[in-house]
Amino acid sequence: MSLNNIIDLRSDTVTVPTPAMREAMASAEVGDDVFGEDPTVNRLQEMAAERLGFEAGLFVASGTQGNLIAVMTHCQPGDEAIVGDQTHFYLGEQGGMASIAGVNPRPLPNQPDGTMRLEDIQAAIRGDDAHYPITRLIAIENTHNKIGGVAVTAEYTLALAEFAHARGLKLHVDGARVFNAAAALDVPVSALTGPADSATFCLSKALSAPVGSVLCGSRDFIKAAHRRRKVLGGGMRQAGILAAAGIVALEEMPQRLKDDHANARLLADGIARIPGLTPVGNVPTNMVYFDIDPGLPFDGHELCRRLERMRIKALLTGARRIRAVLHCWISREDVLETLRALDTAVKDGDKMTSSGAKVGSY
Ligand code: TLP
Repeated sequence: MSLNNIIDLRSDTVTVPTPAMREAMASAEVGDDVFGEDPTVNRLQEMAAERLGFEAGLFVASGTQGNLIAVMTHCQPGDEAIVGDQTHFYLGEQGGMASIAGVNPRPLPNQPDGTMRLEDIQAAIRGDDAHYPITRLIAIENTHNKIGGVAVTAEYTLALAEFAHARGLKLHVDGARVFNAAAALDVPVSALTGPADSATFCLSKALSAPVGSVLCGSRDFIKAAHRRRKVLGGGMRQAGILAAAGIVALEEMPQRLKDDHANARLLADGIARIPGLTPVGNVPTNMVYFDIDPGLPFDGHELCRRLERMRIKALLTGARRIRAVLHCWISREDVLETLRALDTAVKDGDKMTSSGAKVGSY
């Protein structure tokens, strides 16, 4: 079931609201959310907090806004946050942690399973010295986007939370796709978020709602976060129109994420059979990254262009690396069509040339 007759695999952010979401939006009961008086927003926040294992939630405009509010609430300017060097927080949010929150990011190597090693974190924690910023926060990402959508385990999350708390530090989980992680690991979402001090997840990605994320934490944390949201322009008034779709997303979408994961594996297995294309990693959730062998006479930009002519969109993430994300608007038949298109594109590859186009990191 493609969107506008296009198989759009660039991201799960392209998902549009389902008919049930549109109906809920049209009839949503609303109020002024800056006064805390939007019943639909309040209901979404309660539901989200309960699912993630926290006391309270805050509806925010985006994953980026939720992460920024979290860092601003946990930290003061001049503090330091330990982050994975492959995280969206560090690489993909315009450096807002530094430029807006005034917090120094301390990047540590992300391991192939999406974690940071506890010994690396221990070594990075600042001592009591006037030259240094104060280490205040550790942040992880689950699923880990750039590492192939890998799901970080409940055991690691719990161990990291205990490690952080024993050292007086806070833990934040950027759970933009944490419902995918829970589906892949067969654990409740709360096992991946509850041990932390705060967590965000996105309604507007794999869960297919049109807009929004929810930041969750303790009641006091969310009260302080509510102030930060306002200064960032995130007081959205009758936001229940949007939250209504979020409620449907929470109620109806998590249970179908395994279908996207199965489609992702189908796509990766098919790509592995096309000479010259190599899937990256073992594709545990809804993301398929794949590389174009250096021996082929075209680059990723050219391959994406060729696919687009066949009404298929994928995302270039490196000169010879492409990302395809599975979601509820991509059927098994769409995956098979994509594989046929890739096969054709590669076979016709000698007619393509390298574009030399500049590629961003996301
Ligand atoms: N990711 C988007 C793009 O920005 C790359 C995508 O298509 O994957 N955390 C993670 C792990 C994310 O992947 C993203 C968005 C965000 C946070 C930011 O969310 P938004 O776009 O809602 O600000």
